[in-house]
This record gives sequence, structure tokens and C-alpha cells, in this order.
Amino acid sequence: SVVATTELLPEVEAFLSQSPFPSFVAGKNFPAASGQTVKTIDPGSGETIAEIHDLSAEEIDQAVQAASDAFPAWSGMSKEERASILLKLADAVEKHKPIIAQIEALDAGKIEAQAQGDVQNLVDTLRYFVDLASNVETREKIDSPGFEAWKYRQPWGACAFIFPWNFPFLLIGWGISPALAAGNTVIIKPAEDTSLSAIYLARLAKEVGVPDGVINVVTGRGAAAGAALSANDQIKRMSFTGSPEVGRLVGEACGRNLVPVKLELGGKGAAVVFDDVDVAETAEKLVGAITFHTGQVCCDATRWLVHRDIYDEFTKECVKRMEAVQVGHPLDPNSQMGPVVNANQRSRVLGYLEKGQSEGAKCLCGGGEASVDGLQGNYVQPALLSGTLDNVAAREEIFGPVAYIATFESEEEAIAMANDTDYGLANSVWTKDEERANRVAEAMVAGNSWINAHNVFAQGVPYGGVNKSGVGGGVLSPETLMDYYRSTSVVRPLS
Ligand code: TXE
Repeated sequence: SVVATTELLPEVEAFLSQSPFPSFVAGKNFPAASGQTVKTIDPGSGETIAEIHDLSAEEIDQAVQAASDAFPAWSGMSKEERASILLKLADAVEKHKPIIAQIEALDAGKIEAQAQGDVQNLVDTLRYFVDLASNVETREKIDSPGFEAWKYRQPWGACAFIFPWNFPFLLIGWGISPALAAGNTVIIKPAEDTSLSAIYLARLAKEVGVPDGVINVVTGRGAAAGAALSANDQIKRMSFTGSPEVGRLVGEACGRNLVPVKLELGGKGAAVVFDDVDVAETAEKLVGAITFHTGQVCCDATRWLVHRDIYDEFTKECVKRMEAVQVGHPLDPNSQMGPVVNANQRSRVLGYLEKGQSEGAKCLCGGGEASVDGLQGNYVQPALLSGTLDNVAAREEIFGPVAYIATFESEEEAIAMANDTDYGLANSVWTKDEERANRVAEAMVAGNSWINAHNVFAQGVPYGGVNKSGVGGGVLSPETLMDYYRSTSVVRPLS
């Protein structure tokens, strides 16, 4: 058995026993002709749980062809018919939630209850965009004196998506839901560490009647399969979520082919904490945010900017809570925080802790590997560093449960500190003063500002980054849906 801490659902055992997993293209299993595979490891136990096929560039092109071939029939369907198929998929995912969540927990090292939330999020996102698309006017009249004019909207064709390993299933929902609802077909490239839930979804889609070729999943290494997908000039749109380094490569490839691209990249968010807050409650929420999915969250608050007068009390409250976090296997119901995704990521986190301290930061708690009884997982302790913001650990994205705390005296100084970053994804402000909260929320340069909260999302509220955190518009909103239609202006002069 894979983990000692719990029994797997029989459906999950049965699914995993089918390894090695081919990709899924044109409604069929799609193996790599080379026979090459990539191992999928449970980050909580270090055990190999499955293997996935590693597709070649040529095979990636075949998958894009399959998506292009499926486009005329899918886009030609009535809105109602398409909606009913997609809603069937949403229902089926909801019904299989415990199975998908357990696969995701094992594959991505995600606490099972959180994985269930991710699965439900895909369901809700899909329903939201299907509903929104049903109200989009295919022909929208344009008022222009002397002309009869209208906008004619159509989907683009085959849209490609490259996803990271931190929210494998949820991000698929954010990405493909608007594309499919608008009538596009999709090619999904999940991260090589976490491809299982995507494969499960593609198979489920086939079962509920999503036509072959509408949802394709291609698996394999980023540098080969991912690069081939971004370099394919038949895709009509590309969406990438992941590191800024790879985002640049994907952007360059799409630029050469003149393919529109959406990039959702990293962050180094700030939480600005004023001296009028309830200190214990704010500490509780911020420790909860930085330990949520082991800090592998791009919109996390990783820089905690705290008013000088409450610094001592605030750090004491945070340390107490960080030290009490129960680290353990994602399928153990007692665990509050799981492992990081792989050994590389653990070295990265520990490396930043070391570099940060060698540049003068003080480590107030945590800062090492965590051991979980009998398991060889990639566990780390939540850590709190303190110091000045010129430190490497305060400037670069660590992507682990590490917060960096610094002090400020005035509102202006806090805003300047929050904005002193190349990133611009998400920040939060914490104060009982509503006016000040609104002012600071609007003054911080980023796609998202939260007030007395962090990491809160709703379908309909745009989410995305500015500056080095992202380009091409965000996700989750009516604007996102419109990105997945091209429009033709039709004009007839009346005289
Ligand atoms: O991400 P990559 P990695 C950050 C985080 C993390 C670091 C490295 O700081 O520590 O990135 O993570 C595919 N052409 N984020 O290396 O490489 C790859 O297969 C095309 C933040 O895992 O960006 C995967 O599907 N595709 C981020 C996807 O890109 C390529 C979430 C993301 O992998 C490719 C993840 C290439 N040349 C990491 N190389 C966030 N902000 O949400 C790789 N890929």
C-alpha cells in the first residue's frame, strides 16, 4: 500500500493500478511511441505511485491536430447543446470528488480536505462560465450613425494550456472552463509531477459524452513536451501558469508565431498590518495563509510588513502558531500542512532560508526539514524570517512556508515597501480603519488587494497579475470569457 496512514479508496487503487498512464488525445489513450515515461512520486512518502508517458514534439503536434479537427463540430453546436454536455461533466466531477481529491492529494502532496475544495472549485468554475456563455450575444449591435454595424463573435479554435504542479486540478478549471464554454477545443499539458488528475478528467469527459478531441491531455517533460506545445503554430491561443523563467520562454515562442498568450506567473505579495488590528486574529489568518498548501501558492503574502509598535507582540503570536502547525502526510486527517512537491523544491526552500540568514535575516522559528514518522517525504517546518527588505529571501519567490517580516512606521512607508518589488500579483491590508484600508488597497500596485483577508477568490472577481506577475489579462471573470472569442466587426454604410 502507498501510505501507512490511511486506506486508499478502491477506485483510487484501481486507477493507480493502470500505470503507466498514456496521454489522452482524440478520445483515446495516446501512448508515447518511444515508451519513455516520467515517474510520479507521492511527495508525502517519497514512493513512486505511477508513471506517465513522455510525449515527443511530433506527438504533441498530433494532439494539436486532433483538437483542431474537433473544433468545427464543437463550435458548430448550439450553445444549449454545448452547455448541457459541459454541465454533465461538472456533475460527474462533483460525483467523483472523493476519488479525484485523493488522487490529487497523493500526487501533489495536498491535504485531502483542501484537494476536495480544489475539485469543487473546478465544478463551480465550469458552471459559472457555462452560465455566463449562455448570455453572450453572438451578434452585438454597434451604434454608429450612418452605418448598420455589429460585432460577430466566434470561438478561436484549438487553445493550449500549460499548468504547474501547485493547483493541478483547480487551475485546469480556471483555464479551460471559459475556453470550452465559448466553443473552443483544448490541449492541456499538466506539470510532469502532477498529471494524474488531468488524465482522470479527460477520461471522465469521454464517459459523459464530451466529443472526442474537445479535451486533450498531453503529458511529459516541460522542456520537451511543454516547449513543443508552446512552439506549435496551429494553436490559436496559449495560456501558461508557472515560473517567470519558463513564462518568458513560452511568451517568446508564442511571439514568434504571433499566437496570443496569457501568462500567470509568480508573486511576492505583502501583508500590511497596522497597529489597530486584533493581533492574535491577524497572526492566525496570516500563518494560516502561508502554511496553506505548504506555501506553494503564487498569491501568498510572503512579506509581512508590520507596524513597529506591534512587532514584538505580533511575532510572538505568529511563532507560537507556526510551531504548533501539525506537519504530516496529506491523507492523514490530523495533518494541517503537507510536504512540498518534490525534493528540488525542498532544496530550494532550505536554500533560501540559508541564503537569507547569511545576508543577515534572523530566523525566528522553523527553518529546517520536518520529520514525519516513518515517511521519506519532502517535509519542511514553517519558518519566519525577520530583517530588512533588501534580503534575497524578501525579494525572490521561495514557494514554501516561509514568511519574511519587516517593520514600518507610516502608511506612506508601508505602501512604498509593499510596492518595492518587480512582481504585482496580490497584497493585503489589515486594519480596523475602513478609510485607510481602502486607500492602501488601491495604492498597492498589483492585480489583487484584499482587506483583512488573504487568498480569497470568487467566480466573477478578476484574478491575475501585473508587471512581472503576469500579462494578457487574468482569469475567473467575464473578461476572461471574452478572451476566448474572436470578433468580426461587420459594417454596412446606409447611404
Ligand atoms: O515550474 P515551471 P517549476 C515557481 C516557484 C517554483 C519555481 C519552479 O517559485 O519554485 O517556479 O517550479 C512546464 N516550455 N512556480 O520548475 O518549470 C512544466 O512542465 C514549456 C510558481 O516546476 O515553470 C509545467 O507544466 N513548458 C508558479 C509548467 O511549465 C515548460 C507555479 C510549470 O513549470 C517548459 C509553479 C518549457 N521550456 C512554479 N519547462 C505559480 N506562480 O503559480 C517547463 N514547462
